[in-house]
Amino acid sequence: MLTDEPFFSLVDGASKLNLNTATVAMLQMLPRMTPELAAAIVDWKDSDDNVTPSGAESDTYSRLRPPYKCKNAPFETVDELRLLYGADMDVLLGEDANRNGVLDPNENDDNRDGQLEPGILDYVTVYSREPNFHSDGTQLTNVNTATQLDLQSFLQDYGVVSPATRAQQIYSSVHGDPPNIPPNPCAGILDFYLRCQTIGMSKEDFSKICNDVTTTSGPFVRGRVNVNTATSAATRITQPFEIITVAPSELRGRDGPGSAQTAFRSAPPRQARRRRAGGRWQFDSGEEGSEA
Ligand SMILES: [Ca+2]
Ligand SMILES: [Ca+2]
Ligand SMILES: [Ca+2]
Ligand SMILES: [Ca+2]
Repeated sequence: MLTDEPFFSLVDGASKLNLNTATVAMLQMLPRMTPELAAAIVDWKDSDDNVTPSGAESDTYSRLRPPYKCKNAPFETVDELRLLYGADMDVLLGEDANRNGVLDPNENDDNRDGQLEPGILDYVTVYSREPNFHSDGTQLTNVNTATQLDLQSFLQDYGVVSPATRAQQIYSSVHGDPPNIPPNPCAGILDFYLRCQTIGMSKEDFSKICNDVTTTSGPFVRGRVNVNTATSAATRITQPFEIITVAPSELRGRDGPGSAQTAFRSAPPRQARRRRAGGRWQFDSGEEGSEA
């Protein structure tokens, strides 16, 4: 919905890209993002002092006046972006210099379309996360750590066709065949899905298990983007990467004034609807997010 009048509403935190989990490639797909800032974001949060190509570590920041150090730790707020090398107001704020969600008469309509194009502050978060367990507190099945026998009984319980064969194939894919084929843990659910596809598991079978598996330990999965609430820009970013969730993980507008304003573009992206309609991701809405 587009309007000239400011209004406030809740915005799904998982509709945004999480600065602490995003890669350079993902960041570079944000509107107005420069290769230098995308690399500087990764260097800001990574613990090392190795400069990502085009990026910036403490060497760069120590030459500024006044000098300061690269954080080398996760972002605690999106406003830390203002400290980053290469972060100018044009990139951060876009056409919305005062961050009120409206294209005001004194603001530049850079592309002269009469619409507001916000900067990257509107597309990013540091908070998105979802529970890595069932609503009753029980564990999901971690496909990276489960034994072959555990996998087999899991697949059997969920009615997957040929559970023994599938368990053996998944186990081999994750654990390799040392010493010749090294272990190769699944990087995320999308990676796991692609492997299941490769071994010939049907979409129907995958849909039976997808809400009950994980690829990480720890209580939360961070940084997934909700394709049902993401803006069209964020959905473009999700395409080639591991960012799939469906239910809102955290309905909180904690990313500053821009959060409430993203409601100006809150219509579900056409792409996300197609993806669901096509049945590629058979996630049931409300499962994990209701636990947040
Ligand atoms: Ca680095
Ligand atoms: Ca660093
Ligand atoms: Ca404005
Ligand atoms: Ca515009």
